[in-house]
Amino acid sequence: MSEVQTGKNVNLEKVQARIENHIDTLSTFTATPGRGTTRLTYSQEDLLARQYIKAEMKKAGLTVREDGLGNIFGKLEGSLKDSPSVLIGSHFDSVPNGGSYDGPAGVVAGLEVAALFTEYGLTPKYPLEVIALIEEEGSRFGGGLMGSRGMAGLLAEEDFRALKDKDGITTVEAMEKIGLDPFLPKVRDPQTIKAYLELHIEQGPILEEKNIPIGVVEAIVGLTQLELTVKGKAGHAGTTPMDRRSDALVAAAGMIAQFPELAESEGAGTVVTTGRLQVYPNGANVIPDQTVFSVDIRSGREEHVQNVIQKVHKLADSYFDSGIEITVEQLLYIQPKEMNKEIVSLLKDKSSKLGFPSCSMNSGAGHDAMIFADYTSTGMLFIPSKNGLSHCPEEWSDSRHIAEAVQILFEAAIELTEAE
Ligand code: HGY
Ligand code: MN
Ligand code: MN
Repeated sequence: MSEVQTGKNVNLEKVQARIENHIDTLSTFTATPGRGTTRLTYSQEDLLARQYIKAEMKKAGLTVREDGLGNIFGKLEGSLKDSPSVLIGSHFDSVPNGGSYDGPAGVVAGLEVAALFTEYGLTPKYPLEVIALIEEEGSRFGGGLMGSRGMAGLLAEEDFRALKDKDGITTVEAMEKIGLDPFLPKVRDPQTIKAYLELHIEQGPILEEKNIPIGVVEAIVGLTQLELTVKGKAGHAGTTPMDRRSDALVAAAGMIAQFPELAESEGAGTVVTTGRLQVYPNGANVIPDQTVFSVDIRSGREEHVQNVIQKVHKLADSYFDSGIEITVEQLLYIQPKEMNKEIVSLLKDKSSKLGFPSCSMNSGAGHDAMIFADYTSTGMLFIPSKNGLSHCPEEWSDSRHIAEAVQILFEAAIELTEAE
């Protein structure tokens, strides 16, 4: 394969081989080997991935630290003292039985950009920082985007400490179990960040269908996560007549069954999903007295998200007189976010100069970039997802596309850090 002539003639094949090794290694840190990636925050699998990422940061000549949330930073000091950094990275936690690329593709891209800086002996004026963020998925402690929200000061200390996983283990207990220090600073002054760049897999079918290797993200949909708790009355499955039941699971199922129609009627690409449902006491011959389920709402326009939230509340209230009580908790509410226009055009410009076809697109998935967008100049690149699949073991992306995205980020980072 010829070396693509650019500002720096990067050997893409060498980068691609290193990327494959990073992705393959990280994918072994899973609680469900053979059934996708399950890497929950502050788990043993997190610890193994964390140790690997930190070791690779050190190999790339970076100074490594972790903050009070467990986010990992690898810094290449700049020549301009105490100046703001250009951050490149993504998250390294996963959904249950997820894929190998959602998150790690972006962390690995950051590692590779730093490795190229070192390889070409580049000294940035503004520091370059590779970042690996925790709990973007919210799979262990709920909500999501925890690493970036914590950095941005959107997660109060007492709320952070109150978070528990499904076994009642708190964030602090889980952190200390893998040797992290929850007392380190969490909030990062936005003045210390010049820009945030993130490579992510598209997690949808558009780039593959268009046969375009690079997507330049212009906006990210608004994202809301609700948690509904349905309280009914436990009872014997055999002796309780049907007309004397307050069945918490039937009530939940009745609500959930209405969500597809509710999303359709809202239109504008609005989507509503229940991905998590817990039934108590979860016995086959016991009428459930409590269910807890998630409602994930997304739309490109905020008013549609607001409408759906109202409709869910109305639905919940409609069960009141049947001995069922439903409470709605809002775990996360993030408005649709625009990426920084200068960064968008910089990424487009570098893609075309490198000869990589690209197209503009919006993201239907949520990302840490949504949080950084309010705090610094933020941009995202997408690469194609095979068959548009993600959040499942079949998730796959071409390491060649990751390498091309690395080259774009490398050129963009040289410009943003004013490296020489
Ligand atoms: O849910 C999302 O959109 C992202 O994968 N956390
Ligand atoms: Mn992700
Ligand atoms: Mn994800």
